[in-house]
Amino acid sequence: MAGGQIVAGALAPHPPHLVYADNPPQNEPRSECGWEVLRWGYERCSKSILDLKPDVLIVHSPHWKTAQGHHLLAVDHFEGLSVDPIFPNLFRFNYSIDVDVELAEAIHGEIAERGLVTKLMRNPDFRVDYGTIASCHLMNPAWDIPIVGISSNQAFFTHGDDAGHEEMILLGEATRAAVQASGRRAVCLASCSLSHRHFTSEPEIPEDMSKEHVYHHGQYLWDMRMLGHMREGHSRQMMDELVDFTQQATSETKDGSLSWLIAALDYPDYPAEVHAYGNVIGTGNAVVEWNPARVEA
Ligand code: 2X7
Ligand code: FE2
Repeated sequence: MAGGQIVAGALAPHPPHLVYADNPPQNEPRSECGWEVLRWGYERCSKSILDLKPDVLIVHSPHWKTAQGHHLLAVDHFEGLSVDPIFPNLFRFNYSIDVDVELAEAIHGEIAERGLVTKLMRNPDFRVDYGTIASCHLMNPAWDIPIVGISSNQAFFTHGDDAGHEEMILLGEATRAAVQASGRRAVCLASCSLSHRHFTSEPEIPEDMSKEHVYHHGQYLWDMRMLGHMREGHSRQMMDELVDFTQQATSETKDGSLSWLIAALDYPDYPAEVHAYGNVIGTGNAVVEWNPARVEA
């Protein structure tokens, strides 16, 4: 089958706080409210993405960390309880996830062809990480579209930021090639925050929004610079600056999700839609959509 396409991509951050604040039935803790700008931005992005009727969501998560190579979920169905190790008070999520194993295998093949280490996760009892779950849930709360989950290989940490960035570009190219050969209409989700300096103590009421704010003006300015490039369709300039941004904004992009996404989308030169920007325990988070159909409309 040929003629597949990545029909859209999104920066889809995973703070568990956003799931907690939404009170879905799958999550055990209950909240009063919180982080509305980000949650309502996610709702707008989700509607636009789901209108495209994708066959599959492909998500790259900073919280599935693999020391050796790029791993892919490759069991038809995963079920279990995923608990955030830092915020077990906010995220205890009962998940039920369908996986597009055929596409996972195809991406695995393309990664190997590029000389990178890769492995299929075949353990049916594997506990899926909260980054994968939070981004997929916020983008598609009905969970009625299969996913492919990709781990974050620690190349930035072990080989340096430039080498890590280059490796994630290869991973993005591999993903695009596999989707094109598969005939699928795919959406790629980079599950990461932007600037990532965060508070060290939690307010007594986690959703007390009088306590939420930018942590550091310099990091906020970096976030605005990157969002400016996205809004202007300057993704090549953004990629050129991504390693500096990662270092100076102590960004979660160090896990590679954004480098992967932009390469998978083949460096879009049309404007991205920034649906929301906001802070979660001080970190900078943006919900951003790259959707060529939206630009043409
Ligand atoms: O994993 C996260 C994150 N990336 C940002 C904010 C808050 C919590 O968890
Ligand atoms: Fe995170």
